[in-house]
Amino acid sequence: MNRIRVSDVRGAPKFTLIVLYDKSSVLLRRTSKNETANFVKHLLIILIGLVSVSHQMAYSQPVLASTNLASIDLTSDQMEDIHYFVHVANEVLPWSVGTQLIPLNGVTFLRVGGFDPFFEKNTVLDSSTPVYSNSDGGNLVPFTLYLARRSQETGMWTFQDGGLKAGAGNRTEAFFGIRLTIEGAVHHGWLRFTRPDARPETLFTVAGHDWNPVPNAPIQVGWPPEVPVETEVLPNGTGIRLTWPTGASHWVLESARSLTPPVVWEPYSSSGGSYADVPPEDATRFFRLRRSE
Ligand SMILES: [Ca+2]
Repeated sequence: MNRIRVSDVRGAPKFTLIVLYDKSSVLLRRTSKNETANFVKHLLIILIGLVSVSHQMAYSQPVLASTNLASIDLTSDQMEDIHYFVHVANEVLPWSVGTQLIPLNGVTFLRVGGFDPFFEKNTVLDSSTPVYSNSDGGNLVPFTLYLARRSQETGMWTFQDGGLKAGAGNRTEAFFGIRLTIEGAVHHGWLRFTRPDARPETLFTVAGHDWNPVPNAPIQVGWPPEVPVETEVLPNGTGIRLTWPTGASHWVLESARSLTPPVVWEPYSSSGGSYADVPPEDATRFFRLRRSE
């Protein structure tokens, strides 16, 4: 047995096909010109077919089994706050593949209205924002759902939208609002998910989240929280005191001498957990609070 090695046909992605043939039968150099041309033409058609199939397969495999796609730890305390789960029902065709968001300890999903958990960017979340509720009273958010069928003849998968009423639909970006209870205090926050296209089988991935460390304070969907910093003049010309909420006591106060790029932010020594005294010689500095990860 010998081998013919072919690569890089008609600009297709590089691949190698190995054809096995018997020395006693068709060898290219022993065949007539027409026969050779036909053989090569046939070979090219097979090759192009293979490339086409391999591209389809690369993009169109359904999720094979139920699993947790991501665990979100909003509070950076190594305790998971939300699970992004995919549930696969694959006993019969079509398979049903659905993603959902599962709130864990202290997290409650919010809603825009009715059964709609999808918020628009810039929406303000506060204590008046209603809680999301399943028809059975639960707080588990259905996200996407698709059906997957496999052709008996070609082995190819095809997909269609699963008809989830309050699902992501044609979105490629999705925001969810949450209420988070930490040590008895209620905070507002949001999650952002994105996906590269809106095909029903294309899953979202976690693209960001934030929450307000100030209890009961609002947050705008898609934006960091506004943390108020108060200033107080210290006696005898010793400077000013910057004070921020105790909920943000683990945030880091940073300072820069100029806001002209490139801006160099450096940690500024805090006098306590949530305040810092700034002496007159630092009066021209710029300050910011940054969440410590
Ligand atoms: Ca956590």
